[in-house]
Amino acid sequence: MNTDPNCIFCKIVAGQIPSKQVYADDYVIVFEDINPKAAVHLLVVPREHVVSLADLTPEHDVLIAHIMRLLPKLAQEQGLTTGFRTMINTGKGGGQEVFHLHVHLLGGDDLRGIGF
Ligand code: DGP
Repeated sequence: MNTDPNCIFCKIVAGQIPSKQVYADDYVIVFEDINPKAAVHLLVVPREHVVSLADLTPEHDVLIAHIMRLLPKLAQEQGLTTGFRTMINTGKGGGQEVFHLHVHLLGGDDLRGIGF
């Protein structure tokens, strides 16, 4: 599995940097964003180092399907009964700050009309 020793999310995956982890399986770990934008703000992070959405290959198809199916389950576990927001920032111009693919899962507040 591809990892980058200089990547902060790889270090969190490896347990070298602490995080408030809420879920983990063979494909991903999920932890609280350090700078939450909503009452619930989780990051779904593949264990494998993939730089961004733009770097996915067909080899990642199972991983991506897994993440998409996991997101509503996490939202349910977090009690986000009225809905939730998912977000992927891609590249500098897309607002990506950590260059290890991750999906933001936000909710717990009414996000109607709120842009990030
Ligand atoms: P993005 O802009 O999509 O790359 O979002 C990166 C997010 O990662 C941002 O909301 C803050 C969060 N983040 C950055 N460093 C850390 C960290 O060390 N721990 C945690 N829990 N979150 C982090």
